[in-house]
Amino acid sequence: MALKIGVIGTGMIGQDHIRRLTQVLSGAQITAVTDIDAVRAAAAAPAGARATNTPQELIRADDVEAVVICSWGPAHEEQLLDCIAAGKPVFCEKPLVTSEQAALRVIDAEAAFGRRLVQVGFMRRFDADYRSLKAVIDGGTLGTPLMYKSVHRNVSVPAGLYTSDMPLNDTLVHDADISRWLLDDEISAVEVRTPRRSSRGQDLRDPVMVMLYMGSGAIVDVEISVNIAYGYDIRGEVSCEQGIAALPNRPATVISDQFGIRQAIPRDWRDRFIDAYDQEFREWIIAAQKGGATGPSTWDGYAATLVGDAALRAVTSGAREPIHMRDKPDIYA
Ligand code: NAD
Ligand code: ISE
Repeated sequence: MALKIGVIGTGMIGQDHIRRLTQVLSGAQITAVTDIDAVRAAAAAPAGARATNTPQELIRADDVEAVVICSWGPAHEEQLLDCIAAGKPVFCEKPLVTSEQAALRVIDAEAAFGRRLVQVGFMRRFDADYRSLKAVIDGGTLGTPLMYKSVHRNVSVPAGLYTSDMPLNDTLVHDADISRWLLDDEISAVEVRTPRRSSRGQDLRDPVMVMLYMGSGAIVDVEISVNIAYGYDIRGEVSCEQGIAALPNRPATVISDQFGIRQAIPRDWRDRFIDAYDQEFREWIIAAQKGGATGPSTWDGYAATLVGDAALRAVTSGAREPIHMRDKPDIYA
């Protein structure tokens, strides 16, 4: 039986996930959608799905067995808590929430429920290149990882909607999560440096350089540029005691023409991570059909939220800002 899914938020990524759930993957059926923009929701509803007036109506509907949240970050907490109260598996796009207190409320609710219901949209963990990189690190042939470099460049971000805090509390969450996952370690402190601003950046704090200090002593340096014009460029390289391992450039197609020999660069995340999003939903559908979740958890969303909060403190203080995590509830063991 196909998993009956309701989608909250039918903007850019909501529409892309509706496409993959209806046209690419099997085992799923979208029965309801909703958005604060009712016209957008109605336009995005696939055949056989209705638009509900509110997220609460969608979450409680009998023909919705699992929920996909693609609304804006500040709306996630309430929608997650409603899903947990209804006992329904929920895939939530990143960021999990936008403050530590909100993350703790979601953790408490899920822990009280007694098992995982929430999966967070850290799709890099499902990307074949990142999985190969992790397999090399875990294989141990290169020795202990000492440093990791993460480059996260966006062509542009929506003017007016994307604020100066968001490189640090929205975009950085991907780099924070993948660093924790690749190095199998927690982030203990964060430092931020701000070079001169890009004149393309609509007066945003852009770019930013972030240092993540891992519990083991390894250091991660992250470049975030959100208006870099030339492409969506995601890079990663780990330096270990006996060698380095890096993500390949994507896509690997080589073009030769009158401008020379070059590789095409993706325009945005939809293009670069298309297979990763497919795989994250493949694995989510299987877990949700069993009433649960897999992969990145509320705990991982909480860890990334703490990094965003610390980065915002660090950009103001100029200091290395420590991170203190609460004890991990058993359901995330
Ligand atoms: P968007 O602005 O294109 O779409 C968001 C939609 O949510 C809009 O249609 C908006 O009207 C709706 N919405 C906002 N608040 C709502 C609420 N309370 N109830 C119902 N609908 C509401 O934004 P987007 O780019 O699609 O991003 C959506 C989410 O996905 C964000 O959290 C973003 O960080 C995340 N995202 C993740 C990735 C990724 O690579 N994993 C990529 C892009 C966006
Ligand atoms: C966006 O919300 C995403 O999640 C993308 O993956 C990321 O690269 C981009 O910077 C964010 O704005």
